Amino acid sequence: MPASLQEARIKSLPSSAFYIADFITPEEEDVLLNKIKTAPKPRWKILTHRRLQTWPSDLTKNTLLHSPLPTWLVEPIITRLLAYPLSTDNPQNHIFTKSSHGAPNHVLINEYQPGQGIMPHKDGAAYFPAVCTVSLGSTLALDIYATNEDGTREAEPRWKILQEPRSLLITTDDLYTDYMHGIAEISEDLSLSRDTVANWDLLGSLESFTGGISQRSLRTSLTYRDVIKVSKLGNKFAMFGKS
Ligand SMILES: O=C(O)CCC(=O)C(=O)O
Repeated sequence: MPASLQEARIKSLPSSAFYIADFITPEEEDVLLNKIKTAPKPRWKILTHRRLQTWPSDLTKNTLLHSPLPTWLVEPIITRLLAYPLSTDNPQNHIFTKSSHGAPNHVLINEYQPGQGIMPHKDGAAYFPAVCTVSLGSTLALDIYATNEDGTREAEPRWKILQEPRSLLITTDDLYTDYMHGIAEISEDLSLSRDTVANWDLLGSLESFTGGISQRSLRTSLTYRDVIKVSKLGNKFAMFGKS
């Protein structure tokens, strides 16, 4: 494990992205996959191109109704995340030090079959601008797109970040605010090399990708963020626009 996030920085990307292979163990991955699989069925939202669980709940008008995350989403991921110093100069500062709640309070769980993906998008202003994604089950590539002056995106991605099972990817700063990310709807990621994959030197299983191809299987991601506006139960009516 790196001594600080600086050792995990993806240097070829605009500031800032960090990649840590083997952030969780295979045993921890199994426990998480089992919790996700055994969650009550109504937890799943079925979308055309993936399915999704939202913990603790969906946002309403960019606001989260206060509720703690279940322990299995806190341990080990959040605890480990907050233990990583941003740099060794200030060992007490972690990636959520400057966020409203000092820790993520919201998790999206996305599940992608081979051939499924997510349209390029930005994550928007509801969240503190840091996203921590833990991948389970399969490798796939996240595409990063630059935007034009008018806010539209460039046709082709500028960079690819390969996300291996059990890895952690953090995107923050300009990469969060100024660039879009998406996952192509393909069954295999092609043309993988040091020239095309931004985090090539940080990969845990580099030998698996030297042929340039990675077949996808079922991939689940846990996306941790801090929602800025949180409403306590007493303010529930205000949140829904009533007095
Ligand atoms: O599954 C992923 O890695 C990406 C998810 C994503 O882009 C999002 O939740 O906004």
